[in-house]
Amino acid sequence: MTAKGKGKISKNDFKQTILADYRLAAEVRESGSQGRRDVLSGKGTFGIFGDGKELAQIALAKVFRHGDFRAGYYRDQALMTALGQYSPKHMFSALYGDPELEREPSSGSRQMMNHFGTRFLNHDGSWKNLMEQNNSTSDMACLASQFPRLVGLAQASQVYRDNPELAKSKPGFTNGGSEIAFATIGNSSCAEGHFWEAVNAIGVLQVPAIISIWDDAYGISVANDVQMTKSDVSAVLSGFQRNEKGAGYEIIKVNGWDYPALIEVYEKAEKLAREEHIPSIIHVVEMTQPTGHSTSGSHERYKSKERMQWEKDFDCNLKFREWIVESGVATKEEIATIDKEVVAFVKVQKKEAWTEFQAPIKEELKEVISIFNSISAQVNIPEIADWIKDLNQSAMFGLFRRNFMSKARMLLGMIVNENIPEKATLRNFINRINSENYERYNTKLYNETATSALKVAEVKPTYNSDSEEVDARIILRDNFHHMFDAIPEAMIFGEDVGKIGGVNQGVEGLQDKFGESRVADTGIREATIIGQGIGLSLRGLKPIAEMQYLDYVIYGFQPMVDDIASLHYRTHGGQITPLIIRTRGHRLEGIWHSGSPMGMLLNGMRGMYLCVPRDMTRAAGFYNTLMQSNDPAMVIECLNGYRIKEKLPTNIGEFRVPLGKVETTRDGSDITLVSYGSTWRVVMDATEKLERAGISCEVIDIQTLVPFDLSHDIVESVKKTNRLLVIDEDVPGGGTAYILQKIVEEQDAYNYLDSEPQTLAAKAHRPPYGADGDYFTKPSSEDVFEKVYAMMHEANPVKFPSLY
Ligand SMILES: Cc1ncc(C[n+]2csc(CCOP(=O)(O)OP(=O)(O)O)c2C)c(N)n1
Repeated sequence: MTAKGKGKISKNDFKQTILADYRLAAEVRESGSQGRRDVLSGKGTFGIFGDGKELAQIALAKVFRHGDFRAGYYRDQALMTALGQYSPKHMFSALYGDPELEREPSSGSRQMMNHFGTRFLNHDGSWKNLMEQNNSTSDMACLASQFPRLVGLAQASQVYRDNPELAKSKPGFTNGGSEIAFATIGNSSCAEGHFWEAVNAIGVLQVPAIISIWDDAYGISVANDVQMTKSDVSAVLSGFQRNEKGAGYEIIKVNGWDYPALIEVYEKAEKLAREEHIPSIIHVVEMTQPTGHSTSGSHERYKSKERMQWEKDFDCNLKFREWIVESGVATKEEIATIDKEVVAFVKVQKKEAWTEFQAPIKEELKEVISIFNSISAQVNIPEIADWIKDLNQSAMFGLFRRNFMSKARMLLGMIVNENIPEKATLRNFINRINSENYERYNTKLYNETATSALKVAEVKPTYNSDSEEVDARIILRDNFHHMFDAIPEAMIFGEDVGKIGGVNQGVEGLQDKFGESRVADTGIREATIIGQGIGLSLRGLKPIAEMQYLDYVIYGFQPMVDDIASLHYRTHGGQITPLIIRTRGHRLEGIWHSGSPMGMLLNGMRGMYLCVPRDMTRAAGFYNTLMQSNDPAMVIECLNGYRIKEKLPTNIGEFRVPLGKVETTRDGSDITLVSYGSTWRVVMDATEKLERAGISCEVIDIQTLVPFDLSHDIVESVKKTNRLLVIDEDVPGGGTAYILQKIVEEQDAYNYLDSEPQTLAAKAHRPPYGADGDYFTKPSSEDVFEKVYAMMHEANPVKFPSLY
């Protein structure tokens, strides 16, 4: 056996290494068992632990080097501890929900316990040197959701190895492309589509991933015979084995209790991945789950007596202990001493975590009780005495801020008419606690540092008298060529993006010029195209992941919603994905090429930006802006806009369209029409006809739905027209409901309206095929005319008599 990168070691070092591994396994086990008791006693609300999986994770950690990346899940407690990023104390802080980052660095307790993640960003939003640390991308509770991003994490090593110049210029992100992406997953989660999609993509790409499957035969209560064909994931995976017929994976099956075999397996997989970029799948079987899935139920309900006994006999820590003694590494007594020390150590760690968690809350309690007492001395509120008693009692077992805040806020309501100075003291206390907890729980959905897209200054497109009118796709194409010249980290990939230059020729010639590693075709696998973008962007590259059509984004939506959109928030600003998702949508032909599901996107994507340019000049401008930032965003090009003529700007590649800035594209005085994307042209067309009917319309193009009109320009228009109509081609109550909420509620337009604010959307069903299918489903110029006319008729029936 060798120690990581050090060659042969002495007998004593060997013994110390083994005993340190044993101690770590025992600590993880013991902290799980003490943590479980804490949940039963109410100190924590939910516990999920790493017991039964310790040994394989310790073996894995031995080949994990600084600069490597982990995409794993909640079972990896031993792995994270062995990597030096976790401890029993961290586990208890997370179990209690301690919101302070210094004690719960994965997420400041925004996540459940044992959902791990390391910090990639400094407080100012700049990147840390990721090659000097062990990197763990932030876990999610959604099973198999770590797999889409695994593809990009592993692919980045290939990109860097294929581009030595680029690699040299990014020392904080790569060490010549030798980094491995390690994934872990439970056996049952392997039944998810994401797993298979990612396994296939990695097999095709041949990138350095090592996938470990922790197989304890169950997924909560459901056994492998229900989860997997032949009850055996590696049997099913065997077609991915590399052989004389082609490249693939090294697939290895190993028992989770067999320490020497595990060490050997990981050493082999590491060598293949690091030196040759050959991926491996390590199916670790005969694992156990000694205390059941989580604290929410007992495994006696679904495991047979025989299985329970087998799990006792084949417990990996027990087998490790037996192996240590039988092979003469240490005596039973030495092991017993370690066991005893571990129990005491974990107790101390637990106590420290609890005390540090409770201390600031108890200080606040003291303060509020003193305010309660002084109010009670002046106003007769008999409940106060009981509250104080209850709160003091809670403080002995475990106190949450909500315990006293609910009382304090109720009390403010009760004394609102009292003229006592303590009312202000109470109000100040409530405001202060609310604002401190806003910082703890409600910030960092978006990046607010200097790397934010909102900090990128506008550069207007410029034209001269020679500027020619071209098919709009040329503007995109020329802009991408310029961008790829200027930004060596820029990459674009998706279905038909490489060889033919995209289905609408927006990246024509790009692959020929910049090569297959930067401009690439992918398989038809939307979730992992998005995941590829996530992984690459976490490793210092600037990917544009293309979804061929907006209607198929739904396949890639899960990683967008769960991973990208929540990442900056859930890591408390510790990680971010500078990823652009490019797609095209709105109206063209038929049910799946005309969609505009903006409500769905808006509801799922808070945490990302959403740009909806009305033409390709603006689309190009958004790409240029976003490329300068660290923020994730989606840009939806108008599917029917590529052949429309637009003037070619003279500063192609240089102009930047700001996010959150609306554009008034027509001045008017009777009504404000708010729209975006493809519908904008329909609206503009209708306004000509409305002008002839004596109605003057102001038209505003929203441009970015998120962020939405940051300077509140729309309400300024409503102040002038006193009427508002929002038009798009989503379902009724979809995107338009969001827009109305922004304008009426957030911008306070309600105060300036003389007519009911209205919306005009498409029908609730999908758009049918053909010109008439479109006409009778999506808002037409006539629909806009009639809607506006009806609003004016209601205001002035004499001037605007009824049309029908
Ligand atoms: C997508 C998704 N579906 C369901 C769940 C609920 N759930 C949490 S853990 C779990 C079982 C997972 O089993 P396995 O993959 O074998 O991992 P283990 O917990 O046994 O290590 C289930 C169904 C979830 N978290 N995510």
